[in-house]
Amino acid sequence: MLRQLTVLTAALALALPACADYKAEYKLSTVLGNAFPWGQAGERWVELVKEKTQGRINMKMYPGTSLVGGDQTREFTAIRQGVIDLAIGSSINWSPQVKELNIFSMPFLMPDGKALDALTQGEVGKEIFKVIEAREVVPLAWGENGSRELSNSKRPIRSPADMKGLKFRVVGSPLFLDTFSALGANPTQMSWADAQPALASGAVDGQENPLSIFNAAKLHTVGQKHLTLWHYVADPLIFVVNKDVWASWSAADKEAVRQAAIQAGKENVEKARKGVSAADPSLIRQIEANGVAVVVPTAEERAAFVAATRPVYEKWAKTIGADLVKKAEAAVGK
Ligand code: X2X
Repeated sequence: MLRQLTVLTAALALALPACADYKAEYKLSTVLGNAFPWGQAGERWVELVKEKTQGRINMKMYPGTSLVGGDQTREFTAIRQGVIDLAIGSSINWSPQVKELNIFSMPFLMPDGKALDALTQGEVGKEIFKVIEAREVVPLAWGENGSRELSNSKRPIRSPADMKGLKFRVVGSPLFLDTFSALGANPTQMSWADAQPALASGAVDGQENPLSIFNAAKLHTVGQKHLTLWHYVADPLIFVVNKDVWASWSAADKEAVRQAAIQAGKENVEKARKGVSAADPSLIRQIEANGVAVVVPTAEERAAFVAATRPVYEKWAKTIGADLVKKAEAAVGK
């Protein structure tokens, strides 16, 4: 009898999956699909996790923030609630819930990719991860959406005066409303899903997004004929997991998911920066070939944008926390 029981137990152990409490599918939320570096990063994470966990963790990507009906500013809350198991999200979209994330949207704080790295890979990055952890979401790695440039259908923009009265679609953080109002423009908040039809119909004149998005979304076909490379903010992407989902995994699988995120994030940063530098301007050239006039502001012209948005910077430094802002400024200055 005892022997039979032992045999039965052994047979049962073999029949059960490695971890009985693992879900058959884990939902990964992203805003953009695989035509964009962001969605490609999602697919890469899915693939690497599958490989590194020998198929124990099976993720499925839901682009278009479809798990929250396309409302990207509700994504962070949905991760906390477990409606979303994992996400690769922009600092901008989560900043309504995590005010410290507005640091990346501070106008003209980070002039280039090196400055963004100085934040994400330094003290500021560590502190941001702590803040996210305190909100009961597990952060694993950094990626990048990119340096956000300004486009519109009406005229070349070289100064705040050129922006006067133009209607711009901005993402859902109030900081963007303040920045564009300070520049004399007329900002209006909407999701990415709503932005494209609004540009096509002329309900808005312009928008701001990384060039990889401008190009892959073919914004030149919806009247966006003028582009200003002002590098005013850059949004990192953050790879995260819901805390209960995280707790349900073995130590080895947690490490596999983390390593997969780090690798996918690293590849994503490289992709996000491709073709938009002085050394490799291929993406800028391609956009120009599509009939878009590109303005590169001079140092003097850029200074006028900085001056106009300075009061916004000062105001939001208080909301974000003077300490974190100081740390960010020190990191960028290095
Ligand atoms: O909505 C945008 O502009 C996008 C796609 O860049 C973000 O999700 C922040």
